[in-house]
Amino acid sequence: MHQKDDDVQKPAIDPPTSAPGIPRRTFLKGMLATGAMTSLSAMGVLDLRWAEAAGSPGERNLYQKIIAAHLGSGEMKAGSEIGLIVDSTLTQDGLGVMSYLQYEAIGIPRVKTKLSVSYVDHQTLQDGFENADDHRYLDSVTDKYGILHSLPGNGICHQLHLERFSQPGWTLLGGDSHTPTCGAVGMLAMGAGGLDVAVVMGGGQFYLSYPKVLRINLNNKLRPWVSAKDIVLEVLRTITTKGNVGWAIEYGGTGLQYLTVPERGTIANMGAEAGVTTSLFPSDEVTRQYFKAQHREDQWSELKPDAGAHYDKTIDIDLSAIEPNVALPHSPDNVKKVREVQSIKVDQVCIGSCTNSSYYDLMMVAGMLKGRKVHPGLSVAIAPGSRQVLEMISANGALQTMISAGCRIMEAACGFCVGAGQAPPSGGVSVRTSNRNYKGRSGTADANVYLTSPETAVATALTGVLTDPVTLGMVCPRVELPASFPIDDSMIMKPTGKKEVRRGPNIGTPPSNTPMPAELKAKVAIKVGDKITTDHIAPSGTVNKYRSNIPKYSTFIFKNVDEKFPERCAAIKKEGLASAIVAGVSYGQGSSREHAALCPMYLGVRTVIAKGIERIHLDNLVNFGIVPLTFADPADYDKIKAGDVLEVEDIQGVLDKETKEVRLKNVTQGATYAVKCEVKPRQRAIIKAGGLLNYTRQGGKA
Ligand code: MIC
Ligand code: SF4
Repeated sequence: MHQKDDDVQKPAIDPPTSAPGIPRRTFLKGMLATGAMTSLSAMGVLDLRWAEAAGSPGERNLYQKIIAAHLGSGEMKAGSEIGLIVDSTLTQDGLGVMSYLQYEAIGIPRVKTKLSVSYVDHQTLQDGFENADDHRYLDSVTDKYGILHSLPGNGICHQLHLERFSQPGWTLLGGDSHTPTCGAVGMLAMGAGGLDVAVVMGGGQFYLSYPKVLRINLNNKLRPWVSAKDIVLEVLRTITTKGNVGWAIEYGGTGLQYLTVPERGTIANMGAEAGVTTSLFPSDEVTRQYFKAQHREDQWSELKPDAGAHYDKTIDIDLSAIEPNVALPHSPDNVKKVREVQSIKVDQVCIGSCTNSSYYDLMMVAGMLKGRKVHPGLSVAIAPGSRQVLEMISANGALQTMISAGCRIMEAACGFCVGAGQAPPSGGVSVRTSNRNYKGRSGTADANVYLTSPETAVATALTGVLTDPVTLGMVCPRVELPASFPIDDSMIMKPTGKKEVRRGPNIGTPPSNTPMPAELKAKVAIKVGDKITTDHIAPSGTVNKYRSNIPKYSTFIFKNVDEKFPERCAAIKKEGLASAIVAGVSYGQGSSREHAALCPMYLGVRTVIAKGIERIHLDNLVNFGIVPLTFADPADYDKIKAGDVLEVEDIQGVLDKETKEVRLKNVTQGATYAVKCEVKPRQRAIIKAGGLLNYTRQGGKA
């Protein structure tokens, strides 16, 4: 772990392997034996007294406080690259296998974070040996390297991490874009590609641009039938899914006192759709109550911004004016009021995902369904977020209410949200409480997915058409969080260091790139439009089981956009050229799946030229040695055609000299365009080395 090298007072952050005086093994054991992480509080990892030293007194926002306490390198100035000391990590099976394979390739005997947790939640269907082999690999590799491992059926990573491991003031890096969910309790939680997580587990810092901070004041109180999902859809309507790279959201306002931690989780979760670095709530009395109910009150600490905190921009939202919202196909920011679009006939309703699967959400669902039946012919699926939630609703009768109403009960996992089951019928309409409605993500290419709150989803389930719950004429159920949640961590495996790492035949070795050649000459293998998501590039659904097998998974790249893409890349390779991708705005939105960079790299892609590239995806491109370029004049996008040969002359010089403006030659058309290579000096060295794995192996040198 690198330490801060300037002369500012050092944060009181312990060596990351254990609590002071407690060997790591004992610490982890104690943590699980008590059913709560009681020993974590003894660690005193966050010393806010030190953080008080950063920024002007009385003017610090939450980001300034937490980042100051974790600053490994760099300057706390918007846009400049900082290295963050990361307290904890999480992975899920979809990206975790590759992440741990990369960790093994780095070769560090034991993770250096204070806490690392692996979850199995994305591919739990086990249709074929591949998923089960991945799960067995994860169980064994985490045992060896000192990582906690949550078994399939225990729940969705973000819901579980919020319940059991979230910690105000800590930093968390997760191999999943919805990691910011833990921002609900004042944790600086960010999503990244699996390779970044691997490097952090090995003791490296996490590098990011110091964000500009958008303060969103949630004022007043929501009306009945309106809930957290409607708030975050309102936020998405306002700030959209484009142009938010480099920003982070901090929530405040008079309405926070009425929002429970799970509701805050819903809001923090969907900041990912806006493309912001993360979202943060203060840790207040509401948070304390939640920690108390999770039997972790000793891990709670208050965290609030200073009264005169400075923000780069402020937006006020009047909660009392919000109505039930819906995101129409095929983007989470395509938001309308439900009453403006109602009466669409619906084939399926799916309730769950890391956005809306908490005890609070499902008790609302049960309250609305009590004594009623879902509309005939409609398929209604409910997936609880965690085993804790499932146990509670089964103990209090809510589950029975759902079953009697005609709902289908799914495992506590991602399931339908990641296209693992519940694909709608051809051309069908699905109303879902999840966070993404990108075309094809549901598993049915021509389905239309609408995103709503649980309240709107149940109103729809009862009527068979998209329905504003306000119009039901029902009394809105009142849901209180329990004073105590039942705690049972028996499905979280403690590392013993004794298991042998087991790999199945579907698990390959992570491919790495070759160093950047002297000349970058690449043929345009595909030209795509605006807002291409990582789901478009590396599709989910049934093919997810090949995530550990890069040669196989690479055959599905751009499957739903242009299925000839892999073939074309192979032909370009035969010509002795690299491949290029040309794209519009917000290229690489959505998931943090590094496969959207790793597989194109495997196919021979060496550069992406776009009008704009999203943060996590840009980092992933760099991590796999692909040069991200953006058009200086977006009009040049129109001039390039698929099949054109492009050339960046003296790419080595460009990377060495930190030239921002680069000349891109269109060899086919005899034209030249100005493009920008907006990456940080460290990232240039990574690209030269042919990716982060090579760079790390070479001790941080190009
Ligand atoms: C998603 O919601 O898109 C996923 C599936 O959770 C991804 C991770 C993955 O692709 O494995 C994410 O959000 O990062
Ligand atoms: Fe799982 Fe869906 Fe959440 Fe991604 S968005 S972590 S797939 S529940």
